[in-house]
Amino acid sequence: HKRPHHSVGIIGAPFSKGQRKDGVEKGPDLIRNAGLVEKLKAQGCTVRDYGNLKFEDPADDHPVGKVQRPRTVGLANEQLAKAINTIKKDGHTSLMLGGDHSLAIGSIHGHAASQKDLRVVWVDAHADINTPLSSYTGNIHGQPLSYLIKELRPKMTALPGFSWVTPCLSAADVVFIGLRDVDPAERYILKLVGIKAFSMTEVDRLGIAKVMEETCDHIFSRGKKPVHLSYDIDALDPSVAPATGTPVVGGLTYREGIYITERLCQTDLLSAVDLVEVNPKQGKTESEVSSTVNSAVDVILGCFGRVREGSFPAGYTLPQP
Ligand code: EXY
Ligand code: MN
Ligand code: MN
Ligand code: MN
Repeated sequence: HKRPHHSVGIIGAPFSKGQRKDGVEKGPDLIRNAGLVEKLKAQGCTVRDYGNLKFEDPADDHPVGKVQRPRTVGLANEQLAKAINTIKKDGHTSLMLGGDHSLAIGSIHGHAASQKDLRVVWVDAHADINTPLSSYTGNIHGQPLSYLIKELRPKMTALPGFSWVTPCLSAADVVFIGLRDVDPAERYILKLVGIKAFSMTEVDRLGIAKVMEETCDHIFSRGKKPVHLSYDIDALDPSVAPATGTPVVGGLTYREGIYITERLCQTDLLSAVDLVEVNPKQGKTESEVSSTVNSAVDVILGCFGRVREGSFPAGYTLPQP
């Protein structure tokens, strides 16, 4: 098919307070320093880099129940939502570089503010759908979807820092790919509200091509709508993405991980992308860090038109002898 032109608006979110491990705030600059902008331009994208957000530390951000740093996470996501909304209004596909996955709250909320009726493809080892009450870790990066899904409203409690959040997704708008570490409460929630999920078992059974056909069938069954891809690097197997806070064995291969992006790019409906949870301090060696960052860059390039069969720019001709 004819390849459309991609206009990418990048926002860096160097934020780590949705979990407890240092280093994930270094993600945005690491990914940029691997040549992201140059590589996007080389494959024909227009790129505007909106820089990194600067986050504040609200005073006395004591836990609410088990939930850690609710005011800090709430405020950071409010800032991010505004930035994403601006990028969408400027006419770009947004690319949010995290940071931890709590940032999906702001990214999806900001996206929904400008494009109503979104579909979300959540690529992750984890379901990230604990409620503040069901979470046993208290880490908000394990909870973002619970704030966004309308059907879960009756299970939610008010949290300081989150009064600006209104659920903007229906359960039927979301598809998971790559699950292999799901808490009992999360499994219960997936069944309760009925969310389509392709765990690693389905990837094994169907193969990634069928998983993506069924994913597209599901998200477009009620019309062609803009797609938000929230890609947690820990969806990939630790052999290709070891430098992350919560690695889980038995993940997506590099090829499966890239295929997801190629197939979603082909829909021409990718409207926002998150790439989160790259944590250089979790890499045991330099090479673990660079392989993780390189995988992240390739995931992003696949979202914006890179194809493994190769391509040439419009008007290309062979040198004449
Ligand atoms: N389910 C666990 C929790 O709620 O804390 C682990 C969540 C890990 C979240 C990672 C980033 O995707
Ligand atoms: Mn996640
Ligand atoms: Mn994860
Ligand atoms: Mn495309």
